[in-house]
Amino acid sequence: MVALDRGAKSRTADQDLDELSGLCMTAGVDVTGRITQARRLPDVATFIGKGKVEEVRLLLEETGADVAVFDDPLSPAQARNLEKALGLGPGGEPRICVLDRAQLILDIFARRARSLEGKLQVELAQLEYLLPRLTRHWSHLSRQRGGAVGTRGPGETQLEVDRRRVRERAARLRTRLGEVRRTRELHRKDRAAVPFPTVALVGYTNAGKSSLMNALTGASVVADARLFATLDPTLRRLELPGSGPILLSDTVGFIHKLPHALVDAFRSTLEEVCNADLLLHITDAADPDREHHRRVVVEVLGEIGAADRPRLEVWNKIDCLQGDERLALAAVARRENAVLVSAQENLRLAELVEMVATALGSSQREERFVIPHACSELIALIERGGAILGFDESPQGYEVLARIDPRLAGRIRKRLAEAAAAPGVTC
Ligand SMILES: Nc1nc2c(ncn2[C@@H]2O[C@H](COP(=O)(O)OP(=O)(O)OP(=O)(O)O)[C@@H](O)[C@H]2O)c(=O)[nH]1
Ligand SMILES: [Mg+2]
Repeated sequence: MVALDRGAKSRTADQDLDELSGLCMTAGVDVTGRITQARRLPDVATFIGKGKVEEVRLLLEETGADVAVFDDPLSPAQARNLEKALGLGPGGEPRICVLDRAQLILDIFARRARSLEGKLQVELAQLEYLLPRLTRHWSHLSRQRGGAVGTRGPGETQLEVDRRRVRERAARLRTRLGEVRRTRELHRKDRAAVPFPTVALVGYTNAGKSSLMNALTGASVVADARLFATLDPTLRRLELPGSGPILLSDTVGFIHKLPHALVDAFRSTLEEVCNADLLLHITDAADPDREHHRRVVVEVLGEIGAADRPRLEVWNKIDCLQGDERLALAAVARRENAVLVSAQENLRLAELVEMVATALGSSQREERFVIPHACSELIALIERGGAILGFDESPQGYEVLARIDPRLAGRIRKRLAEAAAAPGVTC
């Protein structure tokens, strides 16, 4: 693993490499050594200086490693030059696989993707990342092609054929993704028809989002110490005492230097986040890098257009903190309006649920309805989407006082108006 030490006060190269090592582990790559170089800007040709390249080559030789992972994005030329400098085989093929952080993350995503949409998104992101990096040496494509004879267009070089194939595949993937997304959009509209408030869990990867989802709803989403355990969004219903049900959504975690191709690819999956009535920002309170992680999450939320969503700060894993640390953190949490919880030990989850109810409650309103007897099923709708505060019967029908979402109230009024305009028709 190789990283630059840019002399930043807020973050050291070692911290970057610790995280990169977690990514390597998740991707199934054993880490055999780390190298850092103190320089503010990367070398244009080889990212690190010539002497360092030699140091990397020797370390690879010494440890018998065959992969060199760089913590920053490498330009296609840098990757090529590095492969050349780190050693070519007898046929001129690179002996060392040179990867950057983005490729490693893409690889993890590719292995983790389960849903059709997730798989399509990741493959598209990989192709977009690959396109400018296609060179004559891109041998796995040639292998996949299974004999290139007859596949080349007039006057096209092999490289042009490869690029064309990648572009064609990317276009097919985009079409297919469009279809899958339209279906999901329909599901989302169905859900919006019964407008329960939605609450989305967001946070750095490994902060404990899925664990919290499981603890709150009894769901069985995979929670794992490996990074990016969750890729596909999951929705679960959660009953908030006194204010009705909500939909809780869990989705992909964020990370420092998340590849742009992936942010774009996951933008539509992250719609749950952009449309949520409330975001629960989960942070691992016991992580020494906590503040940096929080900043990264806020940045990514800005990139996907969710910066304006109301947010509740939730600091998880307080079971990992000693008495004094916990007290000190509690003081900071009070100042920042954060709630301290432990998903694993079920600590202070009731308080969290109460805070969610209060935060959402500010968007709910008390509404009074007179519901004709013929429309009594609307009462069940009110009950499902909110809390009934008062109930009475009069000759006009049922008189209901409820605390509900204004969107649901609007929908019920519309149904009542339709019924009044067409007597005899039930709601
Ligand atoms: N000690 C402790 N560990 C926790 C707690 N919550 C989660 N964990 C552990 O933290 C690791 C990550 O948990 P997940 O719930 O998978 O985290 P996530 O945020 O969903 O992660 P990604 O899906 O990878 O983004 C797992 O090993 C959990 O067992 C907690 O309150 N205390
Ligand atoms: Mg998860």
